[in-house]
Amino acid sequence: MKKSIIVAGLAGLMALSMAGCGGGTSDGTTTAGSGSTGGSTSGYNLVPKDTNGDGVITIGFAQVGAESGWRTANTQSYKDYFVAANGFKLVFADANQDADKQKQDVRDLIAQGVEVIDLAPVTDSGWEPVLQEAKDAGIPLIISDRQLSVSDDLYLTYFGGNMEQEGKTAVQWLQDYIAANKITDPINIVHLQGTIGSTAQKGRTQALADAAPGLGWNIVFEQTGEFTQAKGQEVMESFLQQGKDFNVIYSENDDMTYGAIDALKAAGKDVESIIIISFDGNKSAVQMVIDGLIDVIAECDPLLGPQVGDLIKKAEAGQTIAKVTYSVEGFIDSTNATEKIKTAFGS
Ligand code: GYE
Repeated sequence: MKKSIIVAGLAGLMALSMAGCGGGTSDGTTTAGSGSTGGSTSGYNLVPKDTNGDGVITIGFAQVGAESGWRTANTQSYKDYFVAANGFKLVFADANQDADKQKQDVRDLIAQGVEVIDLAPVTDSGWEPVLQEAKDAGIPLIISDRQLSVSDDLYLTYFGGNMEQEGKTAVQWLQDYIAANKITDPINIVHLQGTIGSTAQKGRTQALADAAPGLGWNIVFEQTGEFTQAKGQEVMESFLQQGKDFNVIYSENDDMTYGAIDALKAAGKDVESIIIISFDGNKSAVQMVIDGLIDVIAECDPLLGPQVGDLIKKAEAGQTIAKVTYSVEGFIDSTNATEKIKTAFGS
């Protein structure tokens, strides 16, 4: 039973994940909880303000959709934090995972004259004109959750996960697991991808794509499950029908992992014999680590509302804030799941 197998390299992994957690870096990035606000908002001088004098800052939140447990927790953290008692009013726009609709959502927020925009982009392309329009309208814009590679002078700050680092954490965990358990079988990976073109998918995919060839790992199947449970199940079912060998599932979020596990169970597979790697860290997924169904989760923090609010308040007060701030994230496996479940988000 695989859960009794040693999970090795933990110390090394801890060191690796800690290296990504805490302290400013020379490129103007920092990590939450470090207390550091190094870096600068180079070339961008808009700051959030109560421009209409109604006593609150109106924040327009262009949200991705409602595709996952992570997303539900993320939305809730904004709704809970951005209230009058904290000096804010929230205008919420749901893109329903539609990248084109989301561009219109941001344009609508600009037209409504919100005082700051928070954009969690569905996908990463075609944003420059929209960001420029916000800037021209004098509305500061924050990117959260999914980073964009756009010019620094188009946004105030980015706050959210470091998706490629999350992928690297997962890859390193698998490498250590294989070594510790002296696994000599070929490593055949089923790769369930998130929404294609989202930076969450791109970063997590990149880490696996970079590592697999050099480590001799085969990716036997790769398809998007669009970050949803239903699609994760459907895609896993279609793979299982091909009857190919596999011993690892690398699933880019917990919801697709739930779907994949349902498909495995329905096909009569021994779920515990498969190494299952997931991302996020919903409470139910952490319980599945405890139960021996999921082997590791690369964490991703959805509770961004208060942390974004803190950055807005600092910027409003004239403090320099980092151009990029990454959430603190590590991993959850059998060594720490009983501890981690106590503070896990969602249900
Ligand atoms: O991992 C997934 C969600 O962008 C980090 O989007 C987010 C991802 C998260 O649908 O569950």
